[in-house]
Amino acid sequence: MIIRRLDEVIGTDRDVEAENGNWVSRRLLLAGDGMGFSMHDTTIRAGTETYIHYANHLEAVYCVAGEGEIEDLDNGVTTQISDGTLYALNGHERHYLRARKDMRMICVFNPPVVGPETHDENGVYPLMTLDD
Ligand code: 9YT
Repeated sequence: MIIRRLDEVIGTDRDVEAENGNWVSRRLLLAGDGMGFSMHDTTIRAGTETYIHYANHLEAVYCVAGEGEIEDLDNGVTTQISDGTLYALNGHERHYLRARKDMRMICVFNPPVVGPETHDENGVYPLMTLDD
């Protein structure tokens, strides 16, 4: 069994910040943990807008605090997000994520994130394996 606490992750290489400072992602479970998915405790900072396209991953996101919205660019739908909202990108949808207040999100990725991934210029996480 794996037991891990957020305060053990903060300040380590599992604590990853976007280059533009829009979000910080604490990676509680990674590919190397062998679960088949990764799980992150992510804060999207208030006042930010981030373009994202998880071309190589499926992601489910459960908001547990804060307020904002997701604009699904593939389907032309904008959805408000607050504590208790889940969205699951089961179609690799291109989207904008906007936070009005700091949004705390529990994010699950399949395939699992390996560790250092951040968005490239197209909003994509590269597909990495443990051998990379
Ligand atoms: C919700 C979202 O996609 N935020 C960007 C960061 C990412 N989820 C991560 O790596 O935790």
